Amino acid sequence: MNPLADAIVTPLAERDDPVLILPGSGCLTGRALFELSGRMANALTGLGIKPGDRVAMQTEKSPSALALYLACLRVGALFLPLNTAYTPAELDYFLGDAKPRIAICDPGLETALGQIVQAQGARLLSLGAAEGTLYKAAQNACAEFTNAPRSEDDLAAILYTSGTTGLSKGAMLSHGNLLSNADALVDVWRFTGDDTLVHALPIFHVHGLFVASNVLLRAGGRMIFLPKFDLDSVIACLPQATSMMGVPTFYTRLLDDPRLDRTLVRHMRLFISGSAPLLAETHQEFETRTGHRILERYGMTETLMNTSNPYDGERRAGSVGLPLPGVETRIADPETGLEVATGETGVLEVRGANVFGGYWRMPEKAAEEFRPDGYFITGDLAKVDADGYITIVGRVKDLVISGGYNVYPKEVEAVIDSIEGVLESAVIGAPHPDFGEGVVAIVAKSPGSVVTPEIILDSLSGSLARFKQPKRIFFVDHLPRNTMGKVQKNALRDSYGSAFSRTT
Ligand code: MLC
Ligand code: AMP
Repeated sequence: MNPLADAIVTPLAERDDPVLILPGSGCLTGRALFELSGRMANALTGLGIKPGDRVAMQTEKSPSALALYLACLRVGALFLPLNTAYTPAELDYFLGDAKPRIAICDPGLETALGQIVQAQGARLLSLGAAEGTLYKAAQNACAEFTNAPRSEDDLAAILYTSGTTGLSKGAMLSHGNLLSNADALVDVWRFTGDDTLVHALPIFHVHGLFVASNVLLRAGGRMIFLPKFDLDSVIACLPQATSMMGVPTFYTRLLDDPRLDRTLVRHMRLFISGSAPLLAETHQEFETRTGHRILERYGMTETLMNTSNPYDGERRAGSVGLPLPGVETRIADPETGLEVATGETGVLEVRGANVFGGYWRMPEKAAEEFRPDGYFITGDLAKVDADGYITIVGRVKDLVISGGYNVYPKEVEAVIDSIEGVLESAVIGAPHPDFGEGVVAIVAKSPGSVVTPEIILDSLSGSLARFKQPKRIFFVDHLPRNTMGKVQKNALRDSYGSAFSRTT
């Protein structure tokens, strides 16, 4: 028995209909995807991969990359997907922490990454849509593969997420976490074999992989599998689809395009948004233009999905809805952990089969984030209405969410502070018309310093992914501090809140 593979991979063997529609390059039937995952599983086993081993992947999105994920489930290996925007320096950290047996990159990057991967004791392979050393090994392998037995508690994946300390931690997700969440979402969002999802999200994060892909595979539906969010491609495939999942930027970009109207989306039954707050005005504007009320849900890497607006009931703008079946939520005082009264703001805590087991090799970090009775402290500030609807009103954690990607100010500040001529820095998020929030750095120079924004950006480029780099840098004489000496980020948010206003 291998509960997750039995639920989302095995049924593919019986499907001769397209599961992945690849605009411009045909499609992949269920059977073809099943066989590719079997070949890949045999190739992994041939490379010495055993249950429990880690397999890191930093590649562009392709059906082969999805097949590799399915192959890992079948082998019992832990899938470790990495954002393609991460620099070699960031990759080095993840490999050093997770110690994968193999790391897989895009064809053509072997020379650039070979040394780093080898130094971390891993073997480097490459994988493209129909090329690369792993792809070739899979082509030469047998399609039949007997799934390794796994229990619900066995780990399926490690996904890195930063903490407020700026240190990335690997969230350990089990087969049971993934399966229970996929089942809950199929049920509440009414996904069936009749669904076709516009899949324009990356598959190295929870949203594109464990929400979009797992749900559609579990429901027996199909995905229009786009390499990334490209406005023209998404508009071109909406008329063939029934549903879409996206971050708020997908919706604001669609709204900026005059082609979005009721006719374009007449076959759609559901638009879902998550990973970052959807502005109430986006929700309303979308309904006016299309007649569809976006269904907003809320989740985290550590917990998968926690809450969702209802399919049939009121989809409330600005609210993330109600707890999913099997998920318990409560709002607590961040200091005491005691539950607050209905309607009051506190930190949102969650418990259920969806919640991760801890951080890879950092048990002490997870211990800090759980209450003794098993509730996980999300770090999001929320309130709950009398009718149970939850609204996220802020964050206890110092975090910027830009276009659905998390940026931890501490991590960026540490790199800026190490630049010669910088006394200290503070990184904040400011409202951004496209990304929701954009990264802004406020920098105090040391006396006589000649540091410029260009020097700062140049120094960051080797160590931080592009989406973490500030899109605006401001210089000040000194950072505002409170009487305790703590930098007053709220004051900075007030002063630099219009850094990205359309007129600047
Ligand atoms: C790209 N850039 C970004 C960025 N994405 N900068 C800040 N934030 C981002 N999210 C940079 C590029 O490097 C480029 O830099 C410039 O911005 C313009 O790029 P673009 O071509 O306009 O961006 P694009 O490729 O279209 O990507 C934007 C996007 C993408 C929103 C489509 O970021 C995306 O797919 N986001 C989804 C993220 C996601 O899946 N999150 C889920 C996490 S799971 P330059 O200067 O070099 O031109 C999770 C749990 C949950 O949170 O609840 O779901
Ligand atoms: P990640 O660590 O990438 O999984 O990001 C998780 C964080 O994204 C959550 O803790 C929230 O702060 C935020 N988030 C996800 N969905 C929503 C949403 N619908 N509304 C507001 N914030 C969200």
